[in-house]
Amino acid sequence: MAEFFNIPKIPYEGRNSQNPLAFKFYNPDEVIDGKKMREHLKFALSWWHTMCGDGTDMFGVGTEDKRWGGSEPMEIARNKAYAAFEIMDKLSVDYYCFHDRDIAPEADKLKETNARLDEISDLLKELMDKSGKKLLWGTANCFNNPRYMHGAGTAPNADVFAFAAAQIKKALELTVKLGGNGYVFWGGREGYETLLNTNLGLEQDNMARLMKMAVEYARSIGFKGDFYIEPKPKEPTKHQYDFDTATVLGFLRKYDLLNDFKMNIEANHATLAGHTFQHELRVARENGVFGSIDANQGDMLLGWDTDQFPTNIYDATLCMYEVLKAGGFTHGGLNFDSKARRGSFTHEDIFHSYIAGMDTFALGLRMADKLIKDGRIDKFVEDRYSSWNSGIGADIISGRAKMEDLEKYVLEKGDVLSSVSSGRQEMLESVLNNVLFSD
Ligand code: XLS
Ligand code: NI
Ligand code: NI
Repeated sequence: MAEFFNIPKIPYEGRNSQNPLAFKFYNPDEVIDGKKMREHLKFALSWWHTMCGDGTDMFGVGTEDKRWGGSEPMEIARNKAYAAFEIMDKLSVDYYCFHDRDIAPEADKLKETNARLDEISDLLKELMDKSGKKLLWGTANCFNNPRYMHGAGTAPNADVFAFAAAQIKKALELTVKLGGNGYVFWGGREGYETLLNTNLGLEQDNMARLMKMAVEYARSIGFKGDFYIEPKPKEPTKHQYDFDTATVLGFLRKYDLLNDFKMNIEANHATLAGHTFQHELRVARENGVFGSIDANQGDMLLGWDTDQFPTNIYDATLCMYEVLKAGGFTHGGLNFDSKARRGSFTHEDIFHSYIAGMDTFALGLRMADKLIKDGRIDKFVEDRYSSWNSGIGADIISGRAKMEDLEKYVLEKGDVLSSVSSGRQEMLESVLNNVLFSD
């Protein structure tokens, strides 16, 4: 197969390099805290943005040719696969993710669509065997086709629900065939525009029914990995059901799905929900549902999912801090659900974008490791809660202290203001800067 990119394999040249086609921070086989960087980070290429997205937006047509030299749809699909493996090889990206419709175009009839998926997944398998690249997760695109205009699992119409189930069944088979250890539910159009036409209760019950069916079927064909829900508060619908991690947790608990599901946290979705990226990761970690990450960043001034390649070192550091504190990824990884700006329209820009994103997270990992080893922030938090380790605090935690005991305790004390200490936010922010910028 001829090469698609006249670009060499991207080397690691270290932080002082000025070569735009070199990593400054990502050194895949370098060991940090007992593990190789590539194993800590588990970078994944997103098929949809990287191989398919051509820059089309609401105001204009595509700016980048993503036909990869092909002329008919299946030839383009095959070429996408070859080009993707060249990108992964040259960038030392070990994983990829896809929606069913990214890898093979939908045909008029489901049977033909599935035959196309069989053909392309055979090719993917062959390329994976040759290269050692892996599938991080698979998913089904149940939002593009007009049949899903009112939702898929939450559609008001049972035929549409049935179609979505059939599509997800096939996507699960593909995921298992390609050895994927994750399956994502991002609720594309699972939400509503107005409650005037919506049975919210039935729609959510049905979504849970679809998820239970998916778990049952996937386990029956040997899927051992994790299911993920990817929270997002809005877009495309005005109100997406999977608003944020806390909302999804309530859903998983209500429908008894916690054994099989974890979160796929996307940075830009967190900020759309009015949270920081770290907040979403922390809520997931503290509730035992930290799973995988869609790494991108939004624009502070824009209220939609801009899916930019991440370059914010503070966010990446605090993200990797949560990942390290969670004990690292098990089945999950860091998928770049990110795309180059419409004006960055050349194939070379794909490489610059991934280098920017990967170096940002590689530096974030290095800084998070430094932050944890530095210990000042963790120590501060530990001390801040030390009153829970003994005395009245320990009595509350153990359940020994009742309300009457607490009343007696404070009546004796008179007041407790003298027990309160400063939160030292500004000092801690300086510590963070100190860790980031000292040698
Ligand atoms: C869209 C989502 C989507 C999921 C996969 O906003 O981020 O790309 O990650 O369906
Ligand atoms: Ni995403
Ligand atoms: Ni998104």
